[in-house]
Amino acid sequence: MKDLFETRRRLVEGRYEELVSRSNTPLLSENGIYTRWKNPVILPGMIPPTWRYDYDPATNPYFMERIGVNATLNSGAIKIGDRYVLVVRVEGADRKSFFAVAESPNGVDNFRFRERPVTMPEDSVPGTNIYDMRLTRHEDGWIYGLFCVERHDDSRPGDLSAATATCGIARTKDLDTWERLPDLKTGSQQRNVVLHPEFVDGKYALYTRPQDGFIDTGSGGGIGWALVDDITNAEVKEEKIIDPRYYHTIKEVKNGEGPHPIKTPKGWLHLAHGVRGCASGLRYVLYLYMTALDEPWRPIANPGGLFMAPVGEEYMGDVMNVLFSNGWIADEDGKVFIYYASSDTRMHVATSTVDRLVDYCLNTPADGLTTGESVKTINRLIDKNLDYFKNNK
Ligand code: M1P
Repeated sequence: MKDLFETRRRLVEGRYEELVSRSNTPLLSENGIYTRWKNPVILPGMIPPTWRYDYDPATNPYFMERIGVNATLNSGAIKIGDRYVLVVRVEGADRKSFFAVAESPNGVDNFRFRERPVTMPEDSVPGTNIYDMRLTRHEDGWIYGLFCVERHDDSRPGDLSAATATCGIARTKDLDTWERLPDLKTGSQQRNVVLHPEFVDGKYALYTRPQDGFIDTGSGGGIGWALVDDITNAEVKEEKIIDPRYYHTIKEVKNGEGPHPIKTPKGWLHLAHGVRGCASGLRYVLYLYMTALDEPWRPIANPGGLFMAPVGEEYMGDVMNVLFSNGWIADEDGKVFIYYASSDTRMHVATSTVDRLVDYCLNTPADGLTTGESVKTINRLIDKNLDYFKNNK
């Protein structure tokens, strides 16, 4: 029995070490806008074995897994010193999500989790499930984590699937110890709420996503904007939609802000997800947009269509046909690390630069909203190219 225990222990630890220490390689970028990297950066197998296995041969003679991990997905991202840090949503086999911090020296591989997952203090009304943290290093000196808190909807006692989504707020200096602030007060349910990194008119500014129900956004028209006087007792009194949903677009059913926008000389650069329905269910893709530097709520660029959609193995997983991002890091030299989850199962990275992403936003034609307009847009490009060829023989 001791032999079996040792053999399995070595096997499990060997596989874990292989995953956390393998190097990653960039793939060919056909569109020139961003580069995908070959290996996922976080997988369930990278959760430390001490979180999953009982190491005592007396109580676990077969060295079997005691606590399973189902998925490692939607991660917040931040640079701390020279470390690329993700606050990963880890979903256990029991369907409960929690946060865990993983760090890499280069942003593309060798991510290792800290010794323990995050113990997040509860709000006055405890949540059932928490997930999808957006990290913001705010100019007030704190690092904030805003995340979704799910609770059973007790106004529908007979319905076991009835739930509510609320924005949880916590702050930290080190990602280990968190101060929980009261949940955001709003007139509707909320998911995908993101804190803007700067004060606006002396107030905290939020990107919101009002929704009628836990899944359906209903009358919630898209990504909203709201100012909040006091983050320690945050309440949305007024909210306006700055990036609306639209019929027959990639964001027909719903959309949501990704991580907080990156400040660039030409405006705030935003990453978001858009959702549409199709025969195989909901399809989640990523898109970009920009807002004005002095008025972060005012759109200045809306490149049409999707920026990234699932490819290859990204299509498959717990919830198929989903790309979701709530974390990116812009280095001082302009390099951007886009961390995205595929099909609610694993984390990947794609790299680009601020210049390329801004160029993409400012020069990709907007969605004309009809087939006729799309064809006109293509013809305008063909005309431009033919003129160019004629004048540059
Ligand atoms: O399953 C896809 C995603 O569904 C939800 O996204 P949204 O808030 O836009 O409805 C979230 O539950 C998200 O975590 C999940 O990845």
